[in-house]
Amino acid sequence: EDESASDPTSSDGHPSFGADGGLARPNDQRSITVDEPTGGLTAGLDPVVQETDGTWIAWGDGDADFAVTDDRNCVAVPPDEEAYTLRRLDLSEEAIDAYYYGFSNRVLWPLCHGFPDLLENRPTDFEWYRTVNEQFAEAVGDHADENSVVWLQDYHLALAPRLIQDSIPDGATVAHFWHIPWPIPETFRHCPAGGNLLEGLLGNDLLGFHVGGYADRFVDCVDRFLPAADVDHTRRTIRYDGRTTRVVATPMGVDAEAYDSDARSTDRDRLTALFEEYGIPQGTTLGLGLDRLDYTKGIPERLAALERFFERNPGWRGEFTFVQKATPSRTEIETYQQYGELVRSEVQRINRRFGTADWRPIVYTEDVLPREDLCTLYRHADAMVVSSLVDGMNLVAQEYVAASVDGDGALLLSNRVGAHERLGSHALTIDPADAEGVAAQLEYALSMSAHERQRRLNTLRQRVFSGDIQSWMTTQFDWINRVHDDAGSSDKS
Ligand code: GDG
Repeated sequence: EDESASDPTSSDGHPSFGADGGLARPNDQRSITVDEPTGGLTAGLDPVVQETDGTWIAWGDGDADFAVTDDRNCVAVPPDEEAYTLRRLDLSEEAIDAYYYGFSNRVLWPLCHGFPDLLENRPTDFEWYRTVNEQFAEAVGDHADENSVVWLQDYHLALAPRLIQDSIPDGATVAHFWHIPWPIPETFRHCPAGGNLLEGLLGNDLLGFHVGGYADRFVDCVDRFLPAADVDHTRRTIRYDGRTTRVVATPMGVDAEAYDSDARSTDRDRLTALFEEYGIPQGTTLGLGLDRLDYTKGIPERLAALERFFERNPGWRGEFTFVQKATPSRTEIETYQQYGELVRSEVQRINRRFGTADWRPIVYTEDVLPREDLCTLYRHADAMVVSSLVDGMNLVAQEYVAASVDGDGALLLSNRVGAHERLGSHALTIDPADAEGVAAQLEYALSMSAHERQRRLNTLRQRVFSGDIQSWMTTQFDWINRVHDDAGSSDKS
């Protein structure tokens, strides 16, 4: 999915294929190259799938230019020494509009983030969601049997687990990780076909969330909306229709070593060049925000806090510049277009209010940053602000910590993100809706002693390194083995 993997070269977060170089296929004169993903889930999964000799099933964008090895749209990865098979589901534009931009992102995304007012339930979107989930289940059925482990990612596949179990005699072991929050029952009750989604997800043997609160809310929703389910709140297990689903909280981390070493290898000259490019006076103090342009990320709230900060602190005018990098996403959806317009106009307004001939308080960019620039900004930002109104985990906060190799940064972290459970006690906690409070924390961040910065970062770094993407993967697979063994000894005996 586009936002959970940080590969700027691929639009959907999966290994991307270019049309030049690479391995020529006999039945297709085009050739392929594989771009290695730069981070996130894709980078974490790739080596795991390579070891398992498995099949990775993902949808393409319908007109992706890649060569296929057979009539199932399969390609070998890596092309020259096949370690696993990547199977692409080729969805029509209509399917993508209804499944991805429709039910997934006009219904499930706002609902799971607690914005039921933004829910748009268009007539055929759910049917397409079901159809695409069926396509995934069918594709899984081509490659899996009762001894297989199937691991599903995210909210686009809520119906697939049960469909997969139904399509494989004796069932496979099915695990699922849900990357976004789960809403409270009062919100979930607005979900069209909510019962079907719960039944679909209870096809899983294992269902993972980032934090315990989301897992508990899922169990609460099942308890309330599926009376036939047998729910154990303490163990977070649910018995439904002959199957037991174990619900767990397994917070996701980042590839901390990679951010650390990439940040160490950044060049100070690159920072100077970036300042020049962005028109930032050399030597000024740097603040940073980096998000997808999404209404969950609290960007206007952050701008309001910055405005308050400059009001309260005329001395920082000309001395502190905030770089806000925002990646446009889901721009087919009007709410996202309006959100983008709001953010851009607020930036302009604040810049007009405080800016001078040679300084703008906020440097706003929608460019995709190469990894090197990302790590340069992370390393040298004096304060990073993560002000999401709600966020499943938030990887950016953890990447910033991992890349702060000089021990001189400060993290302002919203108390409404999954990452706050791991980092909250040593970050500077903010309530994103309280502009005055965020401005005060920013003042504190910028005036903090070198000793306190170092001390806070040391603890943050320990947490980010000990809960990195590798340890998340290990925990996932430990749980999968456990439910696999349990299923073998009970359900499937
Ligand atoms: C969803 C959940 C959960 C961004 N701009 C550039 C770039 N990025 C990368 C970041 C980071 C990723 O995108 C964004 O990840 P987040 O976790 O912050 O947010 P979502 O996109 O909303 O992700 C979230 C996540 O899934 C995982 O479960 O944490 O709660 O909403 O990796 O670095 N990377 C590069 N250039 C950019 O310009 N190279």
